Amino acid sequence: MEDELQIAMADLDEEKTLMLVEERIQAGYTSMEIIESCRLGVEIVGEKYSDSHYYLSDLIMSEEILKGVMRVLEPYIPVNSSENGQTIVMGTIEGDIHDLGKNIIIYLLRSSGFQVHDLGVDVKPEQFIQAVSETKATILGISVLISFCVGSIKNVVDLLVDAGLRDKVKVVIGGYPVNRQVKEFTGADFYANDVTEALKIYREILDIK
Ligand code: B12
Repeated sequence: MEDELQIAMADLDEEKTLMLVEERIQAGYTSMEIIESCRLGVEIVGEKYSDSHYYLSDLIMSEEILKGVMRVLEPYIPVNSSENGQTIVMGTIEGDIHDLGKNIIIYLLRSSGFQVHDLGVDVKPEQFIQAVSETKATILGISVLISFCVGSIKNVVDLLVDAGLRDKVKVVIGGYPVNRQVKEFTGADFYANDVTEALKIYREILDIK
């Protein structure tokens, strides 16, 4: 089925995208459903960039539109004010500066009562280890959008083993190039490519603990 919002996003039609987001909020769509349509739309932007139909300026435009969508959605995301006692360290891996997906996940996790330490982007493996050790986090979330940066996630997991922290923390990875093979290669525990899957994993980890 054609998704008008996904198409407006892929066409970089800011006005139409924001209008459709408003319409869907009024129609009772959840924030997660709206985010997912937009994410699929920017995936098409990425494909058009790969095919040289779009330029870097178009990637930047998709970033601007997505930020606008999040500004509209934020007031509608339910906030759970009670903390659930779980600390998460999150960051985008070394060499990669993409952070829109990470920031969305962090926003939703904070809204669900998790305490999140955001290390930002281009985070070195050693910084992840230091943060896990200092915060005593039970979950480590790593975002990756650039395929060749995947190897650094394996370095993080190896360093966790060396530091004696591997059995104290669940490693969750997410982002465009992530799949089962990447999870296995890096030694992570879970992976997610969209917001619904990501939140399902975090709740599953909560139930295990
Ligand atoms: C917007 C964008 C940019 C923006 C980023 C803005 C920002 N602040 O993040 C800008 C313009 C800066 C940019 C720059 C570049 N980009 Co870019 N970019 C994109 C684009 C179009 C969308 C990414 C995005 O924001 N998606 C929307 C969010 C909501 O989705 P998401 O990130 O996937 O996150 C969701 C899930 O994956 C998951 N998730 C994400 N992280 C995590 C973490 C955890 C723990 C969990 C559980 C879940 C999770 O949940 C999120 C919510 O649903 C993608 C295309 C694509 N297919 O992804 C290319 C893309 C990622 N970029 C690409 C490239 C090549 C670049 C540049 C190298 C371009 C250049 N020549 O300079 C630079 C990168 C520089 C660097 N060193 O990092 C390529 C990467 C190719 C590859 N396979 O390696 C892509 C795939 C485009 C393409 N098809 O060629 N980019």
